[in-house]
Amino acid sequence: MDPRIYNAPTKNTWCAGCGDFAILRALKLALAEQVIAPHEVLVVSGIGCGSKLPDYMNVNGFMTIHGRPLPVATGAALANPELKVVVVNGDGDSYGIGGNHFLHTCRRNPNITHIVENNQVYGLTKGQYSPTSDKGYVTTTSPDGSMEMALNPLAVALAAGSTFVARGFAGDPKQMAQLIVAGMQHNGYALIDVLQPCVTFNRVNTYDWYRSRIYKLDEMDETYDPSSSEAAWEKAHEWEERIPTGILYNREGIPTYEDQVIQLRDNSPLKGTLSLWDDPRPEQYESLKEQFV
Ligand SMILES: Cc1ncc(C[n+]2csc(CCOP(=O)(O)OP(=O)(O)O)c2C)c(N)n1
Ligand SMILES: [Mg+2]
Repeated sequence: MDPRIYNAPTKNTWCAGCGDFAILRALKLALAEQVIAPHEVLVVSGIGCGSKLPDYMNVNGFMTIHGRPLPVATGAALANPELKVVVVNGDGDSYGIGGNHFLHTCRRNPNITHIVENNQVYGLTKGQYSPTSDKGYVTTTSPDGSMEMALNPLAVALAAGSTFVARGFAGDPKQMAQLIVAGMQHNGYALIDVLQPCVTFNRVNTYDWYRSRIYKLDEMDETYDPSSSEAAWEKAHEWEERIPTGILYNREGIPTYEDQVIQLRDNSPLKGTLSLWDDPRPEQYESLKEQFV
């Protein structure tokens, strides 16, 4: 499929050189490769520079409030299990204000692909430190350097029960597209944390900073086994000098949240008779309650 089918006419307001352009491109490439029509996909975001992404795509989009895209996406996946549900949001949105939802989505395992635009900073609000900012990182809200140790999202995801954990880099949209395809093919929650340089507010973690440190797991070690949680745990802790990209962990065969909701087994809400709007009688509510509650 031609990825241009996902192009939207909206004027893009990201800064020139922003890593979010590569994430947008990678997502379009990944959808095109899987021949997914625009109406078959829902992209859910929060608030932030990166969260503007659904506006720039010709797909179903839902910009939620700050930190809340995961629960909204879980609801959409439950309501229509046939929909391909992708969440795209920033590090602040995912791991800061949305940190609680992140933890519980990992252990719930809904069929959602979660792409985090991790620029290690709050971009939209002009560069305050975020949960993934390295210790000592200087911003207007951390003038003497951040005093907090950085959150390690990959290790947190593994510890919370995530069944797919990967890392991409905004300087490599082709590898990122492959990671998105793998995440979407995975049955369950897939986290893809993307190292995404913010060219305006993060002058430390630049394209060059990442390029001099990252390596591709599968190229470096052909024997790397992503089904091993021990191997993934070890790789998730590599940072500073060497940073692995690729699929750190992929465990299939764990039931998704949707698989376990008995009301959904042979009765998708989408296919049910929701004639409530045409015929709002009390019996209609009762029948819905019987089916789904
Ligand atoms: C409830 C709430 N709190 C705070 C804000 C202000 N706010 C908007 S975006 C943002 C952080 C954005 O950072 P991130 O999620 O990393 O996205 P980026 O802009 O870096 O892509 C904040 C704090 C808000 N919109 N809503
Ligand atoms: Mg950010």
